[in-house]
Amino acid sequence: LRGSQGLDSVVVKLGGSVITHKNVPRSYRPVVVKRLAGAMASAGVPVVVVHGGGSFGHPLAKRYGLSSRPTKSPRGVGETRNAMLELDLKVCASLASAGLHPYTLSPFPPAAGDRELIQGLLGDGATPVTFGDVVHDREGFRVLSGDTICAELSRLLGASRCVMAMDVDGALDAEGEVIPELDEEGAQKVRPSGASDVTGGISFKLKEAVRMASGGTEVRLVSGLRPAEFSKALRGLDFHGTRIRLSARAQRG
Ligand code: IP8
Repeated sequence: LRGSQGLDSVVVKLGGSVITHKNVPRSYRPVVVKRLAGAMASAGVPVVVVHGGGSFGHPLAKRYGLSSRPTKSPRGVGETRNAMLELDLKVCASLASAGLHPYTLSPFPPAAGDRELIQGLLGDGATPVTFGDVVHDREGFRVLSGDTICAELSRLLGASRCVMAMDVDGALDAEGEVIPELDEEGAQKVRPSGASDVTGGISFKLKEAVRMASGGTEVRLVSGLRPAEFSKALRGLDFHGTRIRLSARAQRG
């Protein structure tokens, strides 16, 4: 038990490349998500779910020039958000089919979430769900990545762990082998692989992971296509993947 509200929780990111086929527009992967939902339902820890955009959000964001850089034009914002809501309905259906009680919160306030609401939902047996979204502030519209939301939520809830499910086994070295553990220096050296999202791919994910680690949340990158490993990561057991931990020097600040 941690934090002022008492309840410890694990923040889970379901990456867009896990829950959809990245290269086929609007292709949801129900079997994959149901397996992960089953692991969450039986993990015995309260979970807050954040999902990415995959082939629902990203192609539209790209088409309309929406990114992490704000734009004053509202063109394509509604269409992109609708695609995200459509994906969210599917994710929630999969979570429910595994016995969870998903409760979607959108849009996520970028600066401060509502801790009491989230803790209250968890306390009453629901699974708060949110997702990478198009948000608006004085500077205009911008894409808020699910990875950033994970970092904000982890801080807000004082989460002990954040498990990020990806379509690869974790952070990979130049030979494509998984790197079991990374500190902040190592994280900076990981080279990007594959095509980047509008929100920045692995480099951006690692930046947010380091931010979480520096706030005391252990970050675990694991394959979402290996439910057994995902389950171990969730429960705090040894798993095949990457752990982000800060060096003692960085922890001392
Ligand atoms: O896939 C981006 O979320 P992410 C969401 O977590 C949109 O970076 C709207 C493209």
